Amino acid sequence: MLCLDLSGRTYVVTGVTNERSIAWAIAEKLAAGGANLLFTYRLERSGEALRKLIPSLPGEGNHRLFSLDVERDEDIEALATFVREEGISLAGLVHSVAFARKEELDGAFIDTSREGFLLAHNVSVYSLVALARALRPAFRPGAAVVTLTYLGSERVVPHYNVMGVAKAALEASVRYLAYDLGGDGVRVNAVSAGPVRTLSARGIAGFTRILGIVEERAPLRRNITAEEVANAALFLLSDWSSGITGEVLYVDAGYGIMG
Ligand code: N5H
Repeated sequence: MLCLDLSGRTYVVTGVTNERSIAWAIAEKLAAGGANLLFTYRLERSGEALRKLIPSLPGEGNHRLFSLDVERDEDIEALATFVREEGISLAGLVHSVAFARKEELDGAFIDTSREGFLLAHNVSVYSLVALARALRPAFRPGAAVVTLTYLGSERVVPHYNVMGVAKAALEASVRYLAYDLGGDGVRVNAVSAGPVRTLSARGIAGFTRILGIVEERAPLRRNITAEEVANAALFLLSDWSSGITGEVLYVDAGYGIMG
């Protein structure tokens, strides 16, 4: 029987804010495969949520928490030091963080401020580069990095605005990082997820409308679930995808192929 055994492997998982987070769905799958998880969180509220959620995972005692703000180099360095001092060899990284100010998403792209542009790119894109570099010495050969992206990187999706530009930079970063880390035997890929109702999507103008459009137009005539995104992420984080790097894998019910 085919199986996916991740026992003894450790993955860093960023971006869990609550049980609806895509990163949490990925964490559940990794833990089900037997992996040990090192969760990073920024807001104390997310740390609290994680403390409540972790006991529901298999291998409860093997998972740890680390407070990390991706905007702070010292936090990223502290994570790398912690991993080194604990002698952890990493099987991978789940990068699931992004941020754009409400003003940038509510208005028109042309009105993006310099500050808002830089903030979105700093949190949503540079964080991947900085984490990959800091954790590089800890990655074992065969390790895998997965980030989350969205179709707004290549098409104009009203209101996605500066996030679309940041996701385009994120996808390009995936390719350049795949090249840089390929020599270490480390792979870097992205999952392009269809819309999923998470905390990050809450209160966003037009989100519910977009869910309806996907349901109507996508080949599968429905939206996707966080679990489906997690299944694809698990594939990319495991040896099942050992020949794949620098790719964007779409988990969007086929929406992206439609004209
Ligand atoms: C076309 C759309 C809908 C319009 C645009 C949505 C953009 C969403 C992404 C960013 C990351 C959301 C964001 O930064 C919201 C913040 O301004 C306010 N929210 C927060 O601070 C909450 C509390 C925390 C948890 O959020 C973050 N990010 O820290 C895109 C949708 C169809 C698909 C989608 C929602 C894509 C995506 O990139 O998430």
